[in-house]
Amino acid sequence: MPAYKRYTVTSALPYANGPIHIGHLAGVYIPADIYVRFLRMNDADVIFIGGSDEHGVPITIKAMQLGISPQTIVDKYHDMIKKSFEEFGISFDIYSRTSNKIHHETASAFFRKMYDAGQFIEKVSMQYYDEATGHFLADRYITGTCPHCGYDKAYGDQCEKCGTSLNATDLIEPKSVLSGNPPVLKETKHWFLPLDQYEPWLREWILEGHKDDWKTNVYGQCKSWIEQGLQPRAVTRDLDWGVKVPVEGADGKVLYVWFDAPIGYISATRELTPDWEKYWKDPETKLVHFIGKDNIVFHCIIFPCMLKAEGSFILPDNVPANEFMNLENDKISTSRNWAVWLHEYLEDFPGKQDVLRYTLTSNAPETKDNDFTWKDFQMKNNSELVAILGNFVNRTIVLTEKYFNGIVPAQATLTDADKAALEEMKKFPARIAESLQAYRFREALSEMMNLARLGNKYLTDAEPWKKYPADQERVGTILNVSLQICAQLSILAEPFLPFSAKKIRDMLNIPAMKWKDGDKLNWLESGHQLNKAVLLFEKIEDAAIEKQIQKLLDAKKANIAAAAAAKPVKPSKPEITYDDFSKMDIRVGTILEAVKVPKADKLLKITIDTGLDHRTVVSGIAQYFKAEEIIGKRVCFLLNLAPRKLKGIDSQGMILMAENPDGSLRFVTPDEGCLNGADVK
Ligand code: B3M
Ligand code: ZN
Repeated sequence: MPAYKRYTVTSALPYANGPIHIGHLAGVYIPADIYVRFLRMNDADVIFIGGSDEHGVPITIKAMQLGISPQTIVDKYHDMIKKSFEEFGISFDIYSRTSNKIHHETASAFFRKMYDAGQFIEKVSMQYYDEATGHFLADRYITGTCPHCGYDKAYGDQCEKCGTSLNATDLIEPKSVLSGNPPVLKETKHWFLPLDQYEPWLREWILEGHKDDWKTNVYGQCKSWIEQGLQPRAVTRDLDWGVKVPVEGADGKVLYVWFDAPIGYISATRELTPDWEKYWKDPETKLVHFIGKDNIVFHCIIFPCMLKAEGSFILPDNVPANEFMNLENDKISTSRNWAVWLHEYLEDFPGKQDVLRYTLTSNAPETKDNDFTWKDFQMKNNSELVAILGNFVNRTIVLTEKYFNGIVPAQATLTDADKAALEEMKKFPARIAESLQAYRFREALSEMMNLARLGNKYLTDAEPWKKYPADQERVGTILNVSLQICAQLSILAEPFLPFSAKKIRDMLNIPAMKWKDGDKLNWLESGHQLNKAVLLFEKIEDAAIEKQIQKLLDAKKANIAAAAAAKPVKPSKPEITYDDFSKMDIRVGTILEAVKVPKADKLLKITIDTGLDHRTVVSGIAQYFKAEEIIGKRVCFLLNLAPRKLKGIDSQGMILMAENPDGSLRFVTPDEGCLNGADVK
């Protein structure tokens, strides 16, 4: 380590049209930062590139919605995003932006070189056009149904549900985002990258060349795209926001955002150093792109084809894309405000960047989508960071303060337990390095915590507090060994928890160290003066977690209200008499059991404690609720509905549900004081 002469590590350039949230951190920026910090600790020549993606339709749409200029939008969010990254310790060497002059020049020259070499197909074709507003509709200006998965909110360039990359003309029932009207087709000239011509090369480079070293999710997506057959893809657009197409007769046209954005990595490197070429052109440089799964096709297929066509650049060695992080069982969504925004997190949990870094890494969506929940966040803080890592470091330093005035005591004769702890400790750097080099960050983090566990157990078993003051020499040895483990932790925690690693170093009064320093057994000489102990982590109380959960519930309510406002509430039914109503025997009950009815998508078989008996009801709510979620739920139900058979099961009664104007169903939950069998009237 390191086997390469140098490393160029990039992380996806977020669109500067909104703040960033935990999904961004978990999927892309934390793993990239861990990797880079690790490389730096190994004295690797590495640059870590980030920046804002400031072109493209997401920005112009937002600007249009707010009635301000795209530049105003990107200025605001670029600064905000950059600040969030700094606050969370994402240690970019440069955080640039694609509206910079150097980027326009770089992207323009890149296009021009390919154009001059005849690598584009110039084609006049029919594109969707909104007659009401006078715009060509590409990418996110147009939505419709995905021809692959049937999702009805697919964009003109990509379906976010199944991930397929689309052309606007593939959409079923397309609609203009600008006017809501169905678009018409109109002639326009564009330049296409003939991806189909690169297919044999892509097969060789990816399908054969990276079969074993690319992650299965990444390799699998590439394989399915290549096997579906690649089509020429337009790399220019009829828009006025972006990098102008540097060709005669291309007025009113800009480069497609996915053509210019990845070139942003190169522009940022040029901005960073005059010596930029070695990071992009020397085959001994390892290029790694950290991205989310929705960006795989662009980084594994389209950008590499561009790099290859241009001719002077290296190709990515790896693209360790992650899957998505969900939030409390629901997809993170900016438009629905279903997210934990980084700037808001820091307002509520000041100084707790590492707690979030820890939670997001230990639960990183490396092989499948994962879920962030506030309860899990609290548990990871209280039972892992506080109870294991914090507890061990704190006890060690406080005891050294108490018994030895904060001066590292000498190691006397080592017992077998001391030797075993030190020997075991020595194995961690190599073990963690192996995981990190294979992009297995969760595993690496859990190994780091295993060292803290080892220290904690060692100290607990050794019980120095029972030996003081009778056997000070032994107490000194135990604390010496524990302090060596603390020093090792300050090294190994640095990539994951940089703020806490620094706190440990400050307490130990030692400088930042290299990874290889972890091979030493005795870092701290006896007689070395420590600094005062500070708490590494503190307990997070229930109230703080409930506040966050409430925030999400409020967002959900606001969404329901917004959806309801968008859809009219149903008008009243015809009048009835009290006698009509009183025929219905509505009761309060509790769901005791619930299971899915086999071969029926919508049905759950539910057992209810009615206060009178336990009875079975078949309910058509399986699309809205999972069986296991509703067990224990209090409900209102119609007791005297004539029984009927559904899928061969006798259903005796009906659970009352409220249907929102948007069609979603919710339970009508009785007040806590209601007993089973209570009569609703
Ligand atoms: N801005 C998409 C995204 O934020 C895009 C990434 C560009 S990476 C060159 O998901
Ligand atoms: Zn789809």
